[in-house]
Amino acid sequence: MKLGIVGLPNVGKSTLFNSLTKAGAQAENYPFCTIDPNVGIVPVPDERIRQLGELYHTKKVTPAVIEFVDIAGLVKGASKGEGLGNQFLANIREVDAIVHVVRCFEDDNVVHVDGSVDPVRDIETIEMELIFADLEVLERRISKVNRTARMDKTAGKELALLEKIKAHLEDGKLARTMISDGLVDGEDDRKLFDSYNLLTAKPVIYAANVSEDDLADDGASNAQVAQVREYAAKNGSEVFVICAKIEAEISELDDEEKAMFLEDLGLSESGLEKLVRASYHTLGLMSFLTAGEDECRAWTIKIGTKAPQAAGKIHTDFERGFIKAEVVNYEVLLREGSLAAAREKGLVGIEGKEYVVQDGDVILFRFNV
Ligand SMILES: Nc1nc2c(ncn2[C@@H]2O[C@H](COP(=O)(O)OP(=O)(O)O)[C@@H](O)[C@H]2O)c(=O)[nH]1
Ligand SMILES: [Mg+2]
Repeated sequence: MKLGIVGLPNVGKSTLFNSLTKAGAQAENYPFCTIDPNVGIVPVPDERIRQLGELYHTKKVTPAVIEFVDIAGLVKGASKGEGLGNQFLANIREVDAIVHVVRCFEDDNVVHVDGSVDPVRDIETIEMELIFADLEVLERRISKVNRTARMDKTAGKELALLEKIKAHLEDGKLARTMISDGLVDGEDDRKLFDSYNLLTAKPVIYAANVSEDDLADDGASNAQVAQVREYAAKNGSEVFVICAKIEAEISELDDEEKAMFLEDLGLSESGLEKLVRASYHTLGLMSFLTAGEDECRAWTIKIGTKAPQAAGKIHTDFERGFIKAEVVNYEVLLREGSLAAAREKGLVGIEGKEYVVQDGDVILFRFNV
């Protein structure tokens, strides 16, 4: 899973990015790789595999990971070449979801590019740039399809779809809302729609960056956070409240200090944990687990994935040669103390090709290649 962090300059993107990548690196002792100064791999905090690791005296505990990209250069006019211009586009095209950081904190020492704190205006500024970028993609495709449309019926059908999306964007609406509004009908159109890889078709999670004082009540007393929530709800998006400055402080702490610090602030989880939850929910993801003496590991899959395809996440041979899956919920496994004990009590399911994997399943795949 790859998430791109966007937002106007000086809203706290890099502060958030740095704290996420650093906190992750410390918390899980994961070989933190900096692919690029703006790309970081962050392990997903997962208490379940830690506990399974203890049960099995496992050599290696491997969490699921999220890749974050700190995308700079999005300013008013970026799609027309302002700031870093279109450089940011290539970075956003590849992400699964966008984390849009908006400034909801007051601080006279931090300059706002538009002079005042106004998160909904800021969101609209950024989204307008993304819409412009998408319109360019559509124009290019339209002129290409136009050349064949007269002769070719499928091209004619595509042209109609392209014009429909274009009109939607020109109305100032995000491509994503065409899906939620049921404006893309049929599998063929949906396939085409997805193939354009439009920026405004990507799911968005808004990160309301608040001051320290607004953290404990999750931004409930901050009117600007309320505006962001209202805006997000209209587009079916999620909002999570963070204080990037506090996240940066948290990222310096070890686990024990971190727990104490969060408690002092009246918080039950860190920004990273909130973000992970929002991302999994927004993208319709969940995880299943594998456990053994060599490795305990979390694997990320789409909700609704069947056993053979889940096996394919581990290795394509597992999917091809899938015979059956032995499945036990991780809590049951921890309670019973071993797979053998759980089996004896009949608590381990023998599942076939049609089994839909559940969150928290510990699975042993049987396959034949
Ligand atoms: N008061 C306050 N300042 C912040 C917060 N987050 C970031 N800043 C400050 O805002 C400035 C810009 O932050 P940065 O992360 O570089 O913004 P970016 O341009 O979006 O990457 C820096 O001086 C940060 O210390 C916050 O939550 N509260
Ligand atoms: Mg930055």
